[in-house]
Amino acid sequence: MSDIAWLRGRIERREVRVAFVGLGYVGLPAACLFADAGLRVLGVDRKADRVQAIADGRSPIEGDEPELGAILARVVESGALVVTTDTAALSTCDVVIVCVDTPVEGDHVPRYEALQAAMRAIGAVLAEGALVIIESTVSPGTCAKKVALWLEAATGGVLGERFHLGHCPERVMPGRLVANMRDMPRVAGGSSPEVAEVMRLLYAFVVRADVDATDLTTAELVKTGENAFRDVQIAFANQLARVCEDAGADFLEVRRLVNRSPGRNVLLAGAGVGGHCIPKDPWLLAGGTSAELPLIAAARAVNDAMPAHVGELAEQALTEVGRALAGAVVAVLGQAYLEGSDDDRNSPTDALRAWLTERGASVRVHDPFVAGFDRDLAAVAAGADALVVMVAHPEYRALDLARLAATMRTRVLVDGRRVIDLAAARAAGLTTRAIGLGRADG
Ligand code: SAJ
Repeated sequence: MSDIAWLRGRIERREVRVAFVGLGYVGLPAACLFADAGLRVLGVDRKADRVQAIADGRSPIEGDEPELGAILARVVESGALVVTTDTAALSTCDVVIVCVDTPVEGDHVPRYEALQAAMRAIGAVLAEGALVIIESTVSPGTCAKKVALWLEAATGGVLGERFHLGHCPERVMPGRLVANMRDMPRVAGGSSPEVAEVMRLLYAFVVRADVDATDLTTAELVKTGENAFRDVQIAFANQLARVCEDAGADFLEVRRLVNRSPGRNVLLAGAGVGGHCIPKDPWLLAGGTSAELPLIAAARAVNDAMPAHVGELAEQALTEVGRALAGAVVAVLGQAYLEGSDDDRNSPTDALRAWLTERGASVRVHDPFVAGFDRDLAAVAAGADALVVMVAHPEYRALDLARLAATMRTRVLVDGRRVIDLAAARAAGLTTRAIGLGRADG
């Protein structure tokens, strides 16, 4: 077992040379923050245009990311962060942190091609005794049973002697990339307890919250487990909401009273679950076992069915006002997956749009945060038959309902996030439906 004490010394003396492979929404902010903490950082990405933008002092990450642009310009200007497409430069680094995509496709099987390619490139040039840390989210067992073997094959050496391995799963959130990296607690999984401790020392340069030491597999289980747990929690809220609708009750009131009980925390029912983490990580968790995990699959199915349920509510209300869904014009408010965000990866609105279009409706989508959808809201609503709120953006909490209703052909409103004053909507002449809200008349 090669001693990793040498790395501890270099970290303590701030001489450690850190590399980040993959300069996306995980790797780039991390590289900038480590460089801004005074370390010499090498950034490697295969996309030449991304590398050039960073070398020019510009962030290639879209959307509003507080502090990131200024930090990036500062560390590039000072030379603390150097970026390249050439993986050969990794040979000069003591620590190589890997932040590449680990997508899950339609078959729910994790795809590790990018990760394996990175291991091949890194292993070919990795310095003797260096530490490789995976920040990408992977299924439990991947680091110990796959990544370690890929690196042994590429280096010709053995884990613990030729190189060391860590897993420090990212906890980023678009719109809060820098803040989360500083203030969210992290888990440092090491191929040995000594490696985990060295990781804690390293991440202390950037992370102001706790960094908990553990082993590789536990770290993988923490990340995938925490997001699978959230998915199941949201699915429960969505199921309870369906019961409330049929029972003639209001989910929000039921939730409020349940959550008054100590230790209860029913989350919010809504129009669906999108984003880069929650839809994917439950399948990564499931990838860690050959056992069937019906709860994980069921939660995913429940949450993925919510956009269609919103569509059904719209169809019910349109029918009530004598308008068939086929030929109706539906104005959907919100393209992003989350309020206040411009990120529309796995957006529930995409699923709703498909559901409506398949049934002959014409769909318009508005979103003040997402490029291409930030049109004039009044123009999007004018002549429409139904408004459907899919995202709890601040703008949608303060709609001038009377003004919008006056320009609509038929007047239906469906609230998929429970952010609309439905009494005001009805007073404006709108026929309403809402997730989790039963109807007095059943
Ligand atoms: N959603 C609901 N009901 C809820 C909460 C969320 O329908 O009660 C929906 C949202 O509308 C969105 C999706 O789920 O479409 C995901 O929302 P999210 O709040 O979980 O936001 P994410 O996807 O950015 O989740 C991230 C995760 N953080 C990391 O992976 C580091 C997640 O673990 C965090 O719990 C979450 O942020 C957070 O709490 O902010």
